[in-house]
Amino acid sequence: MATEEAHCQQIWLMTEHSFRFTHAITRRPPRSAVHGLRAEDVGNPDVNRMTEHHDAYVEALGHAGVEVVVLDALEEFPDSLFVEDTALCLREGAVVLRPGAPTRFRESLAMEPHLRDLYSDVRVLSGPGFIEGGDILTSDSEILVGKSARTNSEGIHELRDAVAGWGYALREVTTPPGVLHFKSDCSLLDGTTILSTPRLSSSGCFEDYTVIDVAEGEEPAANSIRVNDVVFMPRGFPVTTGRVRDAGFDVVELDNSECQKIDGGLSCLSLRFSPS
Ligand code: CIR
Repeated sequence: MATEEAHCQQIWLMTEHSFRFTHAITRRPPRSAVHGLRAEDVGNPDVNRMTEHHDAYVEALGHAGVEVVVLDALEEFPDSLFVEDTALCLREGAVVLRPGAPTRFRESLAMEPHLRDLYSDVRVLSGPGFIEGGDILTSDSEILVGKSARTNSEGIHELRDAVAGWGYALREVTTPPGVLHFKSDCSLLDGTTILSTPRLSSSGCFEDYTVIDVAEGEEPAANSIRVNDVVFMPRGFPVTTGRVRDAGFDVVELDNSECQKIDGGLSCLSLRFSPS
């Protein structure tokens, strides 16, 4: 890499580390995804369509400049395509989490060796708390963790201990009642801008950020992801997509209808990171 290019990459890794990524890990959807956990039954996902959407997602990550590891499907774990819940990946190292859903607990153990391939420092939470990656939002200045039905105070405390020494402030916040994960309702658009549902932003947890609210009736659009220069948003939420574009972001819309049937958003489908 040319010296100047390397220098620029170094600078953005230092200042925009919450949305500048060199690597991602994804896992292919299993046929068993029809048994995926869900709060409300709106019909089973079509796994063939889900796989097509997943292929497009991986391709979009590649176009955004990310090197993508695509892991084989794990049939014994219907929700294992939602790799985000298994780990927290920071520049300094990765933390293997403890999913609060009993059927998902062992997914994080299956992720551990793949993290060790890419990181020299991998820390494994030993419990007894629970914490899922969908409840963790990392900005340039802090790690926010939403307490939820899947993430408890003990889990948050254990994560705080695990990342102590890496220089992050960690703040415990609350996921709205009835919402699966904190990030079901919000996403980071840049180091200081958050896309959020009004029910979450009205709690005041983003008072140090610029907030763009999702439109009423378009709540699933809150789970979007900033990847390098673009924002991936789920297709079908035109008012919110328009708001994000009007704010100056370059939006890539992706189909996510099948994952949505089992409460999965775009963020859940990858671990994104730049190991230092
Ligand atoms: C679950 O209930 O665990 C899955 N069906 C959906 C997980 C979505 N993950 C995420 O929001 N990070």
